[in-house]
Amino acid sequence: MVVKLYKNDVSPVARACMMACDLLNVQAEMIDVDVFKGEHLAPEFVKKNPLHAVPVLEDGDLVLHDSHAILMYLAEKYDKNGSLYPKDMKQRALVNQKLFFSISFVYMRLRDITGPLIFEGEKPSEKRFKAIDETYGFLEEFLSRTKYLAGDSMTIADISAFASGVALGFLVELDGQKYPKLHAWMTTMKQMPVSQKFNAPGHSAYEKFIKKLLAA
Ligand SMILES: N[C@@H](CCC(=O)N[C@@H](CS)C(=O)NCC(=O)O)C(=O)O
Repeated sequence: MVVKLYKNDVSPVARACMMACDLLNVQAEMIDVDVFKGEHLAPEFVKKNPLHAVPVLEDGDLVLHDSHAILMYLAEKYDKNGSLYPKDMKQRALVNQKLFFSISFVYMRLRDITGPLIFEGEKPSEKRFKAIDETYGFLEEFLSRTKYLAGDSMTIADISAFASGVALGFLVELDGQKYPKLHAWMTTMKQMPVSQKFNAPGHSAYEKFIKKLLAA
């Protein structure tokens, strides 16, 4: 059965789900929700996600919001050999840990700046940029221990942290001298065909949009 993914290409968390659909060969109908026209606030969308945010996944009678929950569900259902979401309980716990890090640090550092900027026209304070640098430090530490965030192969935690983490780069440029492991990981992730296809175009549009607001 074809699942439905409600998304917008500028959304990093939606792009993480788009990449996962491709990597897991999920037959997905991609449905654009134009957040700039307020389609995410329409009653029929708010019924699907009371938090009025993309992405949302529909699989039959299941309606799921939050990209991390979606990634876990898709991988649980479609990652038959456990390559993106290990079957081993301990390895999986490490993936979950980094997924929670991705939402609470990587995505939040972005949202802390872009939310007030987009919705209230509020310019970020210096401490918001410092918090991004601190998060780069945490990522560098993790990637000094293993090649990918939760081990030596790529998992859904990398996909999640990459889609939001690469966007942090247009707020605080990633210094490859200071963060060599993170820089190498980011380069590997960027070069994957799935990133070129499903992340790069939306990322560029998002970068232009945010930079224009910062410069205004
Ligand atoms: N934790 C959520 C965050 C979702 C989210 O904040 N999506 C943004 C786009 S990046 C959105 O649709 N915002 C519209 C709004 O909050 O009204 C996830 O991972 O899916």
